[in-house]
Amino acid sequence: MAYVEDPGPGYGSVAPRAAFGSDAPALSLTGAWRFRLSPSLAAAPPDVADPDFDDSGWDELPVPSLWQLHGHGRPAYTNVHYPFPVDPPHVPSENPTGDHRLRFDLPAAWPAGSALLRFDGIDSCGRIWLNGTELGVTKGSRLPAEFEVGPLLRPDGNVLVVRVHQWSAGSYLEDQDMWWLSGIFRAVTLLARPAGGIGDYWLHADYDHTTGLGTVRVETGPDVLLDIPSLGVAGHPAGEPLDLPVEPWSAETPRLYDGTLSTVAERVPVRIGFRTVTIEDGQLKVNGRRLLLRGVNRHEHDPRTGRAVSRETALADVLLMKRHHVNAVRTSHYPPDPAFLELCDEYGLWVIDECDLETHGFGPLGWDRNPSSEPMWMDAYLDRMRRTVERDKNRPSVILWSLGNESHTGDNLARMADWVRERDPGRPVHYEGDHDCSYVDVHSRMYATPSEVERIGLGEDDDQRRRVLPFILCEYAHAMGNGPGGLLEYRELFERYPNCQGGFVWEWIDHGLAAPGHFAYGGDFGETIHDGNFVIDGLLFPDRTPSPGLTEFAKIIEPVRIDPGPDGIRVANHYDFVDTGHLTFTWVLEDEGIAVAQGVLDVPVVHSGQSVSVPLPSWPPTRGESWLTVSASLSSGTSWAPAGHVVGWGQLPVSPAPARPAPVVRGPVFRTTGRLILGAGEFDAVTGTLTTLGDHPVRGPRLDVWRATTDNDRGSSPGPSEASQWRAAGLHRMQHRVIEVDADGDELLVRTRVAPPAQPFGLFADYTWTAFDGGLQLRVDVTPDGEFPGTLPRLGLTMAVPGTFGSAEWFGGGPGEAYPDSRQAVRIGRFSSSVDGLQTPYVYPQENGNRTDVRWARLTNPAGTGIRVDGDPAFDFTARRWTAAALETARHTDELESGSLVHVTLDAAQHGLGTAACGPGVLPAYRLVPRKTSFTLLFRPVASGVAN
Ligand code: IPT
Repeated sequence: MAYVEDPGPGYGSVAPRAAFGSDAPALSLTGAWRFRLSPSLAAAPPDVADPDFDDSGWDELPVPSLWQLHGHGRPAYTNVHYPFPVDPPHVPSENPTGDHRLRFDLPAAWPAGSALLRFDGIDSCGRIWLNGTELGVTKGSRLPAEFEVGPLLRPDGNVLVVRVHQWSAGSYLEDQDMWWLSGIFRAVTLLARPAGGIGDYWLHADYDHTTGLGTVRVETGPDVLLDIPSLGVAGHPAGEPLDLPVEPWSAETPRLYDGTLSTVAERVPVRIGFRTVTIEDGQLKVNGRRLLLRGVNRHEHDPRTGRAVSRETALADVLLMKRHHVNAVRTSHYPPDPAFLELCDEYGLWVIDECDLETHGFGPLGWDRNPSSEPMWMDAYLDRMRRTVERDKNRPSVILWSLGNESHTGDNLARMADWVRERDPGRPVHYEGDHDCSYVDVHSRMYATPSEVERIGLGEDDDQRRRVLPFILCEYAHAMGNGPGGLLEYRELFERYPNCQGGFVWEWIDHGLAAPGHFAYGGDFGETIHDGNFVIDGLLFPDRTPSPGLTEFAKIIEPVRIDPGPDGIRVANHYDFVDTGHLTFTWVLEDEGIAVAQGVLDVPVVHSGQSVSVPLPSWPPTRGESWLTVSASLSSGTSWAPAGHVVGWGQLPVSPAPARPAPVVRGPVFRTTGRLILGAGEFDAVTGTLTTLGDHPVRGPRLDVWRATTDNDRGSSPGPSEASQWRAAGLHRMQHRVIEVDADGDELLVRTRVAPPAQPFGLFADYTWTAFDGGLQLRVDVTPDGEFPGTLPRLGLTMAVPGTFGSAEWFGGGPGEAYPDSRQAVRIGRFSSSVDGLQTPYVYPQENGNRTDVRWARLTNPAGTGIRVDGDPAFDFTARRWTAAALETARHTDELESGSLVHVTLDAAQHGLGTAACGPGVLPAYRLVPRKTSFTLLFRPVASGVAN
């Protein structure tokens, strides 16, 4: 047991080296292994390493895998807290122990001599035997370990045994915010190592942007030759620097030169990207250019296999990132599978490669006994850093090394930084937890507010050292549930202040686990201690469907921006390197959302950081509200998107809606028993609420201020959450008192006071109904009464229509949802969707699906009849098959049940989203403070076959 609780690194492995393939024989040992889970080491079979041990009764388990996702034990999620007593370096005696056994034969031509057995990742501690001989122990779950096995191999019947412990001293260093999962979760490979082969190499490929010359220099063993056919390099002694005219590598132009390193015994294919990372003038630069990091934090996650992520999944991530204009990744909070970084090289992404280190659980304990400052952990810290750097040193995409995450500060971290700087002067060191930046090269923060970022941008940081460093947000814009709101404000700061070089949204993907009918999160597996749905905070849903948050982020960071300009259309190039020569600009004119003309726009080539104004095209006259949409798209396909992929778009208003004819008053109001009739509407005479519109039974509309609270509404950083304030005020249970129903004239006036129980404050709501040809006009006048505390979730109307009204069409903002501080991605157009399709399936149900700036919307049944609502000029709407209360109560998507009605909200305003789930709340401009508000809507029954 000693090795499990030893705070030091494992033992028995060879020195860490780069991850690379070669023409030397290799045997993948992935596939079906024998597996047995024991509740503790004491309960595990003592003779498991014996090659003759009988494992025929054991289960089979795929390797790589995490055993909790294959019916052995259960997943568990905590964010900060350790799920075991904090008693370092001790771990529970009830330490689930998974024995893995594999019998394998060598391929016929396997050479004698040295061979390495390589494990790319074992969580959390593995003890390994081959043919009865112990090889050693590995810790550092997301780091490779290689063991010399040459002399032990036999042609047939090799028996490899790996005993994996769920908990080890290493678990104290692996308190990342993610599922606790165990097993051999990355590849296992046997590598023949020919005598005179290439044991390790470090290919330095620098680029001098002043001369256009690349310099290649390889640190490796003796007698290694370098070939780069496309540069005419053949048989060059690898150790001798070579200057070559080259195209540099960047995330925008990921130019890789294929080459080989060879000795008489081995050939290693290499992919060379020339780039030089510097910090100059307080800015992080590559090849002489300031970078703007439009990044995301990426955990490795698959809803079925957890952190065992295939190359296909890694590629899916890279393609999704590229297509959404993401240019940078922080590998939170451990080195990813090596395949991911190869893909970053190939497709072009800037990478902060982060060491497998986090001790966050010491935070709630005041950082007492935090491993970062305890000498007994020093070797483990250095070992982890060394294995990170050595493995990934040949990746041009990696531009910064990160020491880890949320491990406070201490000597061990400082020593890691010293080691990195000595070993790799070519890449700056990042670590957010070094608040005074005494051992890092980049000032990094998480979740800083826009005003804090502004202070740093202005050079008003009170720390001298920090003031001269480039500044990044290694985490910001917490993408939990509906959000993040407020991205635009950050973009403006990154563009205004050269030292503010962007950041990384937290985080890329929701870590939901596939369960029947829904995705599971913390607490769904009977954990005694857990952090619920805090693990559901990504821009992608668990199945990698982009969420509205990703669509919004993509729009915010689009590399080409198109806006109305002084003389027409302004096109701005926000790429860091490339010009717009690879793009085609097109325009389309829409008359009330219907395309009436289109063409190609002649835009001169715009260089990085520049903009031009081009004249408007000419177009035919339009009748209704018209918009010109201009898009920049790829002229030809790339490795990551087809031709036509849009990289930027903008809209220009062309002509406003024609003045609406004044409603023809068609009063008076008729009274029949218990009912009032006004034009196309029938009302309850006592409450004054609309009960029928045309032939359709309806309920409401009436004033409503509640929304099913979002994770951000419930977020409490800083201070009490909006949701708790709304609840305390009673906004979820407002009562409607009818003051007066005045049906005497042409109009129907219903005066009410809407207020929560137990409170003195409320809202007067006056509804004034007028009939007009074919419909009804409703003006709502809302006046706060008394001292109204805080904000409102929303302000508008809720009504119910028949459940058969399952189709929506609207002219306004779309196609997706939008909120006041997350609305850049919607454009004005004509859209249609089923009511079901209007819902955004947030893993943890909450307010969603709001369509904004809507001029008119129709809800119709399969026969084409229904209702149409027009705004004056616009409104927000949602339509769903359940109430806001049901949405609020549900904990998983499959708990939402369709009723017999469609519930519709028609709003004058929504409170913003913010990112208070972790970070700043809703910014002042987007807070919905109760004030006197009037809005007008027109309601009409829609007859079948009638356009609009
Ligand atoms: C921050 C962590 O670094 C990250 O791993 C994640 O947990 C995130 O929070 C929230 O989802 S740390 C926090 C104290 C700001």
